[in-house]
Amino acid sequence: MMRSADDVLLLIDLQYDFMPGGALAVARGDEVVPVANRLVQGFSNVVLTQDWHPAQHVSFAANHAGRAPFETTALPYGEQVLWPVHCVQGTEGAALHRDLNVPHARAVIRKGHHADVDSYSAFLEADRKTPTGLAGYLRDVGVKRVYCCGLATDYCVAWSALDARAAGFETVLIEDASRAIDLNGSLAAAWQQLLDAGVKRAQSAEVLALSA
Ligand code: VGL
Ligand code: ZN
Repeated sequence: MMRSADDVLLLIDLQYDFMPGGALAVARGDEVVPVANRLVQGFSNVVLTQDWHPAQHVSFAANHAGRAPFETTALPYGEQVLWPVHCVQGTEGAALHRDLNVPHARAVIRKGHHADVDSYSAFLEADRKTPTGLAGYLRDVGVKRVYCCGLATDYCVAWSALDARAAGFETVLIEDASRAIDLNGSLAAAWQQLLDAGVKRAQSAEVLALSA
């Protein structure tokens, strides 16, 4: 049975650069692909995201003389982690995992395309002002509840879930359909913020049982 049209499954950044061997590899990131393939079968509304940066993107350490990946820098909108070059528009690393089986996905949101602003969130860029259009799209099609999962739990999935909640959607993060980068305690900090904001934590088996 399908879940109601009130529900959307948001699959975040299931791209090669976040998979083992990728430019910004998330440990065991590939394990979420088969879980996602099971989850999508229960949802008529599925939206995918792709991290989608120009080569000169401000989040790349290589674009800051003398700086190394995983250091931070101060930008006009706040502190920015400097990442290895990843998910450059049109490259293999930016492509979705080929084993992802979701032909019925309705929309793909590409984020991080402004050279001077990062966007972990699928809803709002890191300046916290520029919308991607996803909240409007979801409201227009009647969505009330957002299920988030993918890569990485503590960055793009967490920020997306927090913004989904802030936009007024009931929000659930599917823990075992996500994997974390966990930089300097970022995973524990993210869960604290998520639970404080009212985002629910679920496992894929519970979500699947409800759509069975
Ligand atoms: C992500 C860091 C930089 C993510 C994207 O998908 O979690 N993390 N860009
Ligand atoms: Zn990125």
